[in-house]
Amino acid sequence: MSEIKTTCGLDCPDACGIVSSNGNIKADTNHPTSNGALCALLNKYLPKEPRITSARVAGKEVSLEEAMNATKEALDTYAKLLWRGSGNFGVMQEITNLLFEKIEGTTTKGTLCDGAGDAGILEGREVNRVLPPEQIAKAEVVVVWGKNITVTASHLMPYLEGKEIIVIDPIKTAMAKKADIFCQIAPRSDFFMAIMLARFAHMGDFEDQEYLEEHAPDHEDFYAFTQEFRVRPILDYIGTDLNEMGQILEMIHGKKTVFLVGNGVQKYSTGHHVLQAIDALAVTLGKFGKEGCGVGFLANSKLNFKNPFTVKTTKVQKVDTPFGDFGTVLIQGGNPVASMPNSNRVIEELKKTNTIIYYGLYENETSAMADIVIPAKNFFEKEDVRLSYAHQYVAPMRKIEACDYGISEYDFTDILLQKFGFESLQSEEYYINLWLDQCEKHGDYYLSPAFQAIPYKDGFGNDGDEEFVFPDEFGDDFIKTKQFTRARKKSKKEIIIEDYWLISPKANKALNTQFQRDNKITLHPSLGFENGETINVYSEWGEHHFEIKNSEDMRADAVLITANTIGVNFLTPSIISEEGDSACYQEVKVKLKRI
Ligand SMILES: Nc1nc2c(c(=O)[nH]1)N[C@H]1C(S)=C(S)[C@@H](COP(=O)(O)OP(=O)(O)OC[C@H]3O[C@@H](n4cnc5c(=O)[nH]c(N)nc54)[C@H](O)[C@@H]3O)O[C@H]1N2
Ligand SMILES: Nc1nc2c(c(=O)[nH]1)N[C@H]1C(S)=C(S)[C@@H](COP(=O)(O)OP(=O)(O)OC[C@H]3O[C@@H](n4cnc5c(=O)[nH]c(N)nc54)[C@H](O)[C@@H]3O)O[C@H]1N2
Ligand code: SF4
Ligand SMILES: [Mo]
Repeated sequence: MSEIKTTCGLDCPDACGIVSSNGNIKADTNHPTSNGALCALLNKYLPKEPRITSARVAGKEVSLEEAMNATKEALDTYAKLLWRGSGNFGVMQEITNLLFEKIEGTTTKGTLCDGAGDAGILEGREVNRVLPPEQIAKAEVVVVWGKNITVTASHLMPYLEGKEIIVIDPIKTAMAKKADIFCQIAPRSDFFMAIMLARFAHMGDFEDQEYLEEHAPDHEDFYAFTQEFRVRPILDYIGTDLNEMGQILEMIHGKKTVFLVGNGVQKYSTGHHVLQAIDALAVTLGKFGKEGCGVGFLANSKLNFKNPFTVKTTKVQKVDTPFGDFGTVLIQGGNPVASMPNSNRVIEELKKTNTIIYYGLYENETSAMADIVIPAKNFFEKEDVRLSYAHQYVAPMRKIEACDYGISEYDFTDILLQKFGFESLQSEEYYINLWLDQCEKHGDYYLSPAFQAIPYKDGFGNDGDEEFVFPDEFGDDFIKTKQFTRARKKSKKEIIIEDYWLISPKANKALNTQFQRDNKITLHPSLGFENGETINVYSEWGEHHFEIKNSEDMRADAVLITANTIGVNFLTPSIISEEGDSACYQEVKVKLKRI
């Protein structure tokens, strides 16, 4: 019986190891982080998902060869854009950059995901390193801050067992229900939460003076900065009080603590401020650079790698991509019509193009608009290398299944380069090895070249000899201009309630828009809607219908529509974060209308 080890390629921090034997897959029990189990996305939903099994041009099924010829023709135009999603996290996805460099096309900059938070981390620490799971294991207290661990990083769960848990989230998540302290924070108030905790840490002598003198000598200035904020109105705004702040600080004091921070805190224009402030809090408490301590966010998985697919092309923003400026748009590994913010804008822009090429696995909102459809291979059907944004292990993704209708990104790029008359690529193996050879071998796996067992042990900055940079300014137009308004009940028949925060986290049966989709809006029963009722939800960006699900886990000032829900992004703005070129999915309030 021949066994092949491979790795899950879905855009998920766990990057689980997989063993394939005789057509069956199971978890790689030796893999350092997958703890012997694969999730339902891989075991249940992925195998059920119908694939695109033939190429199409103008709605007609054609051979792959014909579709590739049509692709060549469409790309042989003045303005062409490559828009890549994160449907497959393998490094080989980026090989199409080499084609766009040669044909003088445009690519994108920025991200739909974690750019704002990343920018905040860079401001304070200069580099965004992985917090190794081994340090999480050694912690005594875990602060889960805007991260829905049971859904989006389930393999961290065993690391949390037996620890004191603090959850800071507007939703009473599964983790919140088990937590020792759950702070059901107002959405978009995390910056204030971190600043207030840092201020009370100073006042209550919870600071780590020795650590601060060595790694963050500007801490007195930071304390002065925290004093610029008025305590009472801010605690009210957050939805907490002095007592809860004290409990949190006392639980952390003198104990090894990790902060696991998720995307939830930074889906806002000011997202960078939040991560820098949480880092500043952790620094104040001396919870950096020590065993069992640290702040883990979505780290830079490519840190210290030389990336052979980095190219110099013209770039446009990914968040509000001006598709309409291009004759041909190639969409690879993504479903922008549903996943990008402001769907109305995306659809309008895409309609202005001449040719949309969709290169992916599944039919979705984007394939429905495409003129040319190219079936991809999935990560079981081609060779690749998988990095993780939450652990240091690098592992090959091996071909364990054949697919006679799809095409790999390597072949796609190579064939088109040849059709354009350019030199062929190097061999596929050459590129795979370029990545793996940069890593130290670690049993069956590899270690990222950026790996540090205890990150920032000697200090911050690229070389680990810099001081931490504290936040020293904060401005926020959104909060100033849009006042928080309470639910307004008109009559039983016509309830118009205004201005609810729209929370759109990930769902457990979907990976972004892949797999199971949804049509629900979850809200607090006090808003007066019936389960199963369909309502119109609208914002200044657009509207859509959703079906009501009541839940006591909600705050009364926020509604929840998961990121896999059909139509959610008709409601979201295509504004770009102040720092980090990132989407701001939650910089929006919605209104609800009974229909
Ligand atoms: N099953 C599954 N797993 C996934 C994905 C998936 O689609 N499905 N997607 C993957 C991807 S692409 C990513 S980027 C990661 C993201 O995974 P996470 O980092 O967990 O991000 P989200 O699920 O968006 O939101 C996390 C939490 O933030 C909370 N939150 C929302 N707004 C706020 C706020 O203002 N303040 C605070 N404190 N909390 C807030 C939400 O209630 C939620 O509990 O997950 C990955 N894993
Ligand atoms: N409202 C709201 N919207 C969000 C978010 C949110 O929190 N709220 N989260 C955002 C985040 S964090 C992210 S990362 C984005 C993700 O958004 P996208 O990057 O657009 O990802 P998906 O919507 O999952 O679409 C992935 C597509 O990739 C294709 N695919 C999968 N594997 C391969 C492959 O090997 N090759 C090729 N060529 N194609 C493949 C599949 O056909 C699938 O349809 O969504 C964002 N959208
Ligand atoms: S989706 Fe995530 S948790 Fe599930 S198998 Fe893949 S890497 Fe592991
Ligand atoms: Mo993401």
